Amino acid sequence: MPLGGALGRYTAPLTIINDTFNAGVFNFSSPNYVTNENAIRAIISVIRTNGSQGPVSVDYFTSTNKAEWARFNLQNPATPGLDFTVKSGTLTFLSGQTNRTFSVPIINDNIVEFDENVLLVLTNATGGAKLPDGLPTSVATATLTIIDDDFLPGRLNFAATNFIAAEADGFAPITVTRSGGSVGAVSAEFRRPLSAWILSPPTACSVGRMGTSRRRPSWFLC
Ligand SMILES: [Ca+2]
Ligand SMILES: [Ca+2]
Ligand SMILES: [Ca+2]
Repeated sequence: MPLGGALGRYTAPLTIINDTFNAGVFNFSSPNYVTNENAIRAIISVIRTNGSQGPVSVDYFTSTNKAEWARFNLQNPATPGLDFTVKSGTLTFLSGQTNRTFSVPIINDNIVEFDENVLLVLTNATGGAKLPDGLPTSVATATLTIIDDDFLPGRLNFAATNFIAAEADGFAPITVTRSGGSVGAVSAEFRRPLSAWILSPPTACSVGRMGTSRRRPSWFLC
């Protein structure tokens, strides 16, 4: 009984959501995935939260739609068919299953470039499951970043514009430098110009190849 007052609304419903009986909500396990360009394929994980009751499914695809790329602010988009293979499909989850994966094939090119991004999309949930925006037909997105592995091999230059040697030395050491990058082995041919051959007789190493490798910083092959 109320004491010194009066009851107005004296009942209120209490709703307890039992997620045991919810079909769940799909999303990517991460907003961004990262793969190396030489990884062959990237594995993408899709999770089901807020319930796992009943068999459900969700569609996934790699977007090739430029308007979609712009809408989701995709930076430096990877080119379908050149940087990755277009992929789409349906992931089916059994009752109680909360995690499934799909793969995106990565194409390894030889182009030195910035890291590139793929837009990943989930939509069309079935079996009572939903996407994070609340509808089965809502979309969830994530990006896959492809890390370029084609670093600049560098440039070979003579270390000086002029080399001076004394006649008595017998030979003249010529230094070649490598700049702008140092990944992998590189080489270049070297030769004395024809005029130099006429002015002074060729030595034992006037024509050949020069280069660098990880084991030998610089080498000459005559
Ligand atoms: Ca590429
Ligand atoms: Ca590459
Ligand atoms: Ca590349």
